[in-house]
Amino acid sequence: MAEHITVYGFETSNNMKVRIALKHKGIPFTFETIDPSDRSEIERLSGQPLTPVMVHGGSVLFDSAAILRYLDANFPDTPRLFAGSRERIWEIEEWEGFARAELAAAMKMMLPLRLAGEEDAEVAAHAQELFSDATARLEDRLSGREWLMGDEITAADITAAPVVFRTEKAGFATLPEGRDRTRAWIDRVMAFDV
Ligand SMILES: N[C@@H](CCC(=O)N[C@@H](CS)C(=O)NCC(=O)O)C(=O)O
Repeated sequence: MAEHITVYGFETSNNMKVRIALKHKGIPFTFETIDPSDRSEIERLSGQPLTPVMVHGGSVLFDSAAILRYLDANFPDTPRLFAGSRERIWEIEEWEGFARAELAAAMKMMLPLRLAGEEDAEVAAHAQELFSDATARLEDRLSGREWLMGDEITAADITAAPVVFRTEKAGFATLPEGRDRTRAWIDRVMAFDV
């Protein structure tokens, strides 16, 4: 697979996720930052407006989860994001689902308000409550483990950590006091995105 990889996107959790996967795998790539208010290039390339979009030779992909699977399937000599028994892969997929639903719920509630330039204390309080509950599950899971699946980083961590990182960074919700394992884990995962 000698063709160069280009990823088009901007500073969001799904874009961070793809960059972390590429860095972890040691695959060279270029990140092209797009202007979020102009999706014309993204639409021309992929026929839809969301990022990340990845171009590899003649292949164009969109959707961060699809991109992670493409990288695992086409760069088999690099560290695996989905590996092991069927049960283990199903469990990784469960964490992906959790990250995209429960963990991302606060961000999904707050983002439309932010884009509209509005504030709503009730929505913000609800978002914080959901984020506190979801991250409690992470804190519990990371007891005695470096990564969500044990000893090595997988697609579970690469999907979940950027969501928590981005939710805090954007000021949508904050990790409650005492989520020390979760904080250390975010640092471990996000260290790939340098
Ligand atoms: N399922 C897609 C979701 C992509 C998505 O929602 N991308 C966001 C950035 S993370 C986007 O482009 N949003 C459009 C917007 O903000 O207008 C993925 O995982 O890549």
